[in-house]
Amino acid sequence: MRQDLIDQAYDVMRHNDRGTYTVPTHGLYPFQWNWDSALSALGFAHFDESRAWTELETLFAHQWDDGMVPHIIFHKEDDGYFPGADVWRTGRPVPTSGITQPPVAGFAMRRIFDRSREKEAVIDRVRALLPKVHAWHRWFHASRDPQAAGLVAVIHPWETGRDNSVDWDDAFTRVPVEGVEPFQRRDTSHTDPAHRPTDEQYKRYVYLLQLFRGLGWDNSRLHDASPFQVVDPGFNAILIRSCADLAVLAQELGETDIARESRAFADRGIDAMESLWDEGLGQYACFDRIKDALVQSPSIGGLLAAFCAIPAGRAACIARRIEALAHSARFMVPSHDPLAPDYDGKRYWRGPVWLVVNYMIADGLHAAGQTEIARRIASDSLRLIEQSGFAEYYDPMTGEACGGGNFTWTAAMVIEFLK
Ligand code: 9YW
Repeated sequence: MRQDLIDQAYDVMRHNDRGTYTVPTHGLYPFQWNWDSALSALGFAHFDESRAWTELETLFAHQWDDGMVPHIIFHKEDDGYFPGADVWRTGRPVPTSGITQPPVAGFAMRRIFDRSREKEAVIDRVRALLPKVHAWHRWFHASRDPQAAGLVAVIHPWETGRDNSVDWDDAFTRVPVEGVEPFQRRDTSHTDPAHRPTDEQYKRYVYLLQLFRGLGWDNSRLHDASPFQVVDPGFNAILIRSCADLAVLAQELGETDIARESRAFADRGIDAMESLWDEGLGQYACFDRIKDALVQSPSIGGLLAAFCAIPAGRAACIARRIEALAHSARFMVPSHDPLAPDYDGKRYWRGPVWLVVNYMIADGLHAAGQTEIARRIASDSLRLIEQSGFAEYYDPMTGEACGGGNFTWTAAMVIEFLK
């Protein structure tokens, strides 16, 4: 065990701890982000389990009445981030954004509870969280899968957590920029603009936000109204995994109705994932609902599919894809194939390596028996930390730190990889 790295990781997490929630990093992201919190809770659980549950409780305290859990909670005013609460205008008592993020909380809950050394002390807290997480999963199926296909769509790239992935480029051509109110970005004053999305992409992000705001954030209307409806295999794998894990946890706690429904969501999702398999790419791909076609984009979204229980043959194909990627990059796993034309090794989700995604892919491949490649992903992740510290993301060729520094979820993943 590398105690020095674990100690540094704890320091990063403590530094970003705001008592009942953590910020992803000081300055660039001064609020609570949804999937950051759930993944960071895994890190907290290693040194303060109660604090881990608090992180999840705070997140779910801001769940909407319809079940959605927002992607940002603006606990305190801070004009260092755009778009802030004044742009979202969701009308919540504590302001939140109006879209969601990858639902990884169900997975985190089960993992933390499985490892708990104080189950009796936390069981009431777990019991209270369980129906809330389940309500969020139900909300996804009701609001984002109107045709009951078994998979859910995202209606904004920010929902996927992979904001400027090449996966969205084609669908984004159908998102107009006319009528976008003037705005000033803040991200580029905290970090290198060459590592961030472009101004053109920001206009389209804001267009979608304005469209949804104009519909009163009414989730019964947003999916069909959005010119951007994409089924992301990585996002769905996270939802499926969380449903499957919630089913196990609910069963253990005697909540059989939640267990049954969660298991059914997961089973249906696994079956439907097969529709996203792209034989040409040798991996899963996004599906564009408006265009009614798979998106030909070899991104990490299709590899993250391994986080849920896909068939063993598919997991083996993903392992082979990553082995092939290792011929063109030094550090696994690049967020976009370095041999593809739109790869950009420093620009956010268009090439860089992200430890959170590495963690989830490695976890899924390990469970599928692909242990060698899972180990390679874990060791590459730690090499990046040793070389470049706890960054937001890394150039897969040079290992250079990109984006923000002292990153909470990066630190949490280091603790997970090492413990
Ligand atoms: C933004 C906080 C978030 C992550 C996302 C990542 C980035 C925020 O940072 O989005 O304004 O661009 O893309 O996945 O949750 O770490």
